[in-house]
Formats: sequence, structure tokens, C-alpha cells
Amino acid sequence: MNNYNNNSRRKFIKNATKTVALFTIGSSISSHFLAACSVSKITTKNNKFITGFDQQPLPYAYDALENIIDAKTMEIHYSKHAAGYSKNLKEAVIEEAVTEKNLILILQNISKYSTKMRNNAGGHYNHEFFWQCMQPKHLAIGNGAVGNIPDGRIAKAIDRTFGSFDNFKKEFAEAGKARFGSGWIWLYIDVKGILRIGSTANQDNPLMDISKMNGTKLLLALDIWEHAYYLKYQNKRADYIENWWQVVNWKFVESRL
Ligand code: MN3
Repeated sequence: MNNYNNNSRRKFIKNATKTVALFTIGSSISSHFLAACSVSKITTKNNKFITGFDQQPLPYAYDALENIIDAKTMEIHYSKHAAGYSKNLKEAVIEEAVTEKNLILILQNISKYSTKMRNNAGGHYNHEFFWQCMQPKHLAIGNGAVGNIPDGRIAKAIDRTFGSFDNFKKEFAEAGKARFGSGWIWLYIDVKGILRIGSTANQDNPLMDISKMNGTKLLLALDIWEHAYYLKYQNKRADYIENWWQVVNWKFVESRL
């Protein structure tokens, strides 16, 4: 009985500590995407505690994006590929003398760190962000009748910058076609506050100090590594990009503005 109570108490204290930690992090970097900076703490080489890098639960079921992205692809992508980045990032953080307080700051100073840190800090952050950029098709804006088309402030910002939503999609797809090998396509805001489309190789992103993109905030991400689409689309990356618009979560994208 006592043992049971002690265990429950320990669990309660552990969870309560996590909640406090999340709240503290949330208030200090509220303008940034929080989900990627999760709650467990890691002691780094220079004996510093920094916030952990666990995967957050996927915001929908593996089969929620079916017909666009199949369940098997989602399962392998989330539970194997993305989980690996999280695990290796935690290792790198323990191995290296990390001086930053959170993952965003590590990305912004990534040139100071190893290739292992670069690949896995990017890999973890990019995937946590990517999952949020999507939602099941039935939640599409316009009920699917006219396609999943952005509205409100994000629609205005896209029209203002790219002329029209169609032009924007075309430019985004071209960035994907031009990317040789593995990488990402981004919609992001640069240091001048301008909306930009860009592509990065491997697990790099526009926030990294090694990137010439001078990104300050990510709005939308598309993973164009083959592991993200190959089971369903094989060599047809362009089809994957074209279909993907149907599951973009425009409300999330707008919330980033
Ligand atoms: Mn991936």
C-alpha cells in the first residue's frame, strides 16, 4: 500500500514539475513554436540543465491523411525517422557543451556545433513543425468543394506577396522540383519581415545561422525527403506536392503570422 502511494506521489510530483517547466518555457519564448521544445530536462556537458527534446504526440491518427499521405508512410515517418532525430538530438545535447537555453536558440547558433547536432536539431524541429502544418482533409477550408484554400490574413499576405494563391503554389512546387536530393520547402518570414519561399537541403532550415535565407519565423513546411512520400508516390515528387495542398492546416499557418 505504502509503495503504491509513494509511486503515485512520485508520479504526481514528476508531472507537476513538467507542467511548471512547460509554463516557464512558454512565457519566455511565446512567439516561437513551442511544441518542438518539450518538457524533460537534460544535463549538458557543462553541467547545465536545458529543456528536453521529446517528440510530441502526432496531432492526428496515422491514417488521418489517407489518400494524400498513406498510414504506413505516416507511421514509419513519425515512429522511426522522426523519433530517431529526437533520440540523436538528445545524445548530441549531452555530448556537446550547449550554451543555449532552448532548441530555437541552438538552431540560430548551429554553426558552433557538430554535424550530428545540425542534422538532428534540424531534423527534430522540422518534423515537429511539419506535423502541425497538416490536418485531415475533412477539416479543409471550403469543405473540399473548392479545394483547401487559405482565407483571412494569410490569404491576403500570400496574394500581396506572390500575386495569387496559384502563383504561390507554383513557386512553392518549383522550389521543390529544383531541390536535388533530400530536403524541405518553406514559407517563412525573413529579417526584413518579407514572406519568402525557399528550400533547404537535408535537415537544415531557414532559422539556422548557416543558412543564407535569414529566416526569423517559419510559416509552412513540406518534407520532400523520399521517406515522406515514396510508398505512395514513388518517383512522382510533383504529384505529392500537388496533392499535399488538400491537407495543409491554413489556420495553423495563419497563427504563425
Ligand atoms: Mn522526414
